[in-house]
Amino acid sequence: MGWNNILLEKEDNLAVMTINRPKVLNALNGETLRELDEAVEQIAADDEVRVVIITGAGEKAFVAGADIAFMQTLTPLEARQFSRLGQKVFSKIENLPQPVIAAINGFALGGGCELAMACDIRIASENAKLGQPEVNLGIIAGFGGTQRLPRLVNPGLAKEILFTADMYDAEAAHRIGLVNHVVPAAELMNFCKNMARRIAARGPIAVRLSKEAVNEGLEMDLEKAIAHEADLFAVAFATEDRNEGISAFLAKKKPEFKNK
Ligand code: DAK
Repeated sequence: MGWNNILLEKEDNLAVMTINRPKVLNALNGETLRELDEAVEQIAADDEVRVVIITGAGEKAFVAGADIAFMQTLTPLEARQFSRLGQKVFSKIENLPQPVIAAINGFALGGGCELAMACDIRIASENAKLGQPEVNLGIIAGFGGTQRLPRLVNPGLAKEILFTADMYDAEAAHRIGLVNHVVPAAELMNFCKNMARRIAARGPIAVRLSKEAVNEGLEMDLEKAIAHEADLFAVAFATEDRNEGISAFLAKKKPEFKNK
């Protein structure tokens, strides 16, 4: 694909998507969001892809936020368009059928932290720094940060992060549950690919259904969510992979899932 700001590489069943604007710490402008949208659509339609990793180019940043210089040029109408596009793309990432791992290789600030929070799993390198510095600019988080952050960490902490604009190093982010693991920078991609391969080796439909059960269940009350889980459990029972997985276990063999 002829994108200027996004690299998309496929490796077996993994897709690695890199935000590629290292000169501006991979800040998100309108073109990057449009390309991200196309890349996400492409992945959603690609049944070969079982797990996605999102990272930033260079050694310094995952994504340092929305592109501040770009935002400066926007009229109010364009700002609304930019905001809607960002929210749409981040929701698409959150709702991709495949699991998405954020490999946070440096600054994940503002829209960058929001991008990481739209992913299912966050792994940070030791040099990562996360935060929502929008109030420094007199604006608020606009790509879902005020909503996803209090769902990930406790609401009091989320408010502290949003009100103070403080940056959290990887260890602090780990302590509050904002990232799952912290690893040395040189090992970040290997760690993420390793986890991605373990996930890709599981029943792919079962993994997708698990994601759906968690995401949709979080929007429901517990009783409805549990009922929804039962429905998705039944869907898993309608798959060939369920036969394969259970038969392989009983025959003491490794399952060969067909994604069917
Ligand atoms: N946008 C544009 N350029 C950026 C950038 C950004 N977010 N972050 C860094 N850069 C550029 C710098 O301007 C610099 O460019 P040159 O001067 O070399 O041309 C280059 O990247 C390297 O950055 P530094 O020289 O500043 O590097 P340092 O190591 O000294 O500092 C830093 C790194 C990450 C601490 C610093 O660059 C920084 O504070 N960056 C800004 C971080 C930030 O404030 N991010 C939040 C952006 S606001 C909304 C939707 C979305 C949003 C809001 C509303 N609606 C729908 C309403 C989202 C808002 C944001 O994300």
